[in-house]
Amino acid sequence: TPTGHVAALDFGASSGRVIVGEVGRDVLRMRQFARFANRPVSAGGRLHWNVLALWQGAIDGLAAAGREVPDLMSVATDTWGVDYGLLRAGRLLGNPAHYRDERTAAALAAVHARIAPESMYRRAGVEQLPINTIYQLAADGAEGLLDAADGVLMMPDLFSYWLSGRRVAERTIASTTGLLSAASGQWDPELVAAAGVPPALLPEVVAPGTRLGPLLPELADALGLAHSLEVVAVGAHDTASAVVAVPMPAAGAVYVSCGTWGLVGMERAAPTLTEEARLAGFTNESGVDGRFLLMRNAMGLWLLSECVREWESGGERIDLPELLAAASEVTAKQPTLAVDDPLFAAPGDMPARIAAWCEQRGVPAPSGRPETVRCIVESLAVSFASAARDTARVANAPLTQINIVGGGSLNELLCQRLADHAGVPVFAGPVEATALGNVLLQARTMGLIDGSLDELRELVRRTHIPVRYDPS
Ligand code: ADP
Ligand code: LRH
Repeated sequence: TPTGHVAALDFGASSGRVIVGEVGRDVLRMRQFARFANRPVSAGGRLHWNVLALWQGAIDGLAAAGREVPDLMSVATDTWGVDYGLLRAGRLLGNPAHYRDERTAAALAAVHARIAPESMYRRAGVEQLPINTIYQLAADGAEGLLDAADGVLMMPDLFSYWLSGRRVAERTIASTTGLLSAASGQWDPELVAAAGVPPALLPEVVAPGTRLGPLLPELADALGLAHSLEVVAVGAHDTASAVVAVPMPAAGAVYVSCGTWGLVGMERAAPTLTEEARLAGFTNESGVDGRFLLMRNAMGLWLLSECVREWESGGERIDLPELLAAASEVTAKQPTLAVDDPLFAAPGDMPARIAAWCEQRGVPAPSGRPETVRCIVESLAVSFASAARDTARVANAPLTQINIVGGGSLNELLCQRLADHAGVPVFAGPVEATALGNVLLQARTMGLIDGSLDELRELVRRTHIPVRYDPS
């Protein structure tokens, strides 16, 4: 069968990668051209993304891909949620802030004084986390930053703009802002007003699967590309793209998209905007093909990666698979952390924070590194299992299996303990679900393949067979 090639620029909170997918009716193959760390930078008392380093890593990877894959057709970007850049006259005004910067505390109260949380939820269906764009923009407004701007672009839309020159708001990433109406899929004027955002700052919303136009000619030249590529908007929110490539049955399953975060939920035909869903900590973000992702934004491997970062701060290198193997051998019972405690949200000395959390509750803290890792993995498994049960309850659907994708699907201890705690089989993989979802939607948009989400997932299941873990 004929195949074609498309390039995914996939930026997670811990790393970015450039992956070329070869796609045909029975073919789905991936090749990585670049992988670079995504290291936030603190300056002037604010935590930022290093947006230019990310861009450089992506276009270097794209140039390498273009050299080796001469028939590359298109490129699309996905990133983590909620963050954005402010623009004026087409220029980025400042370095985008990181959602873990703690500047939004006062903004939460200010927004809620203008519109009640219950009412916000009925409109947007989004869980009210302090990281949400609506609060970040309100905080920027309070500092006068919005007065200087004539546009806001979410991170993947910013990269698409730099690729194509087109300024749009792709719908799945726009849904992470808390400013989008769940009913209409358009900016909600009342929410926009409550955030204090001039409506003219917000670009037109486009659906995932929109062709944005050719790569800017000067960029194509600079990258040494022999021919131009089409720039496509896919599910620009990494979670939306990951869900596209979850090899779950057509009847549905609970997915866990597990990287820095653990997104635990189910794909639904309509949003669930009830008080029950709100109080149970569920969000309804937009998915691809008009679906809604009813899910909990839970703590993920951030706890582990921050511990590793701390242990490596003296120059030592940690081998993660080795450390996880040692954690599997730990027999002493470890404390179960409330992983979503705000104490764990900000960067910095995570082992000390875990010890402090235990001390506050009068439970013995993990004694060494393998014990700490065991404690984290067990706590995440407990949290994901309970989120899976809650999802099934709120969705009024049975919990029959869990599909885990992302970096966490490589963590055998986590997968096994999740199966044990949830009491249902866990199917692990693919690890690069986000890039696969990006590639699949691009391939469909460019006419390389066609089919519903179920058919795309069937292709993933055949080409990337998941590993099964049964409850023991
Ligand atoms: P994000 O998209 O948020 O950047 P990823 O999906 O790339 O996150 O997942 C990164 C995480 O995957 C790491 O923090 C690590 O815990 C886990 N991981 C990566 N490789 C392995 C491995 N070989 N074994 C176990 N876990 C791994
Ligand atoms: C995961 C994720 C998640 C949230 C968070 C900010 O990478 O996209 O769905 O939006 O980042």
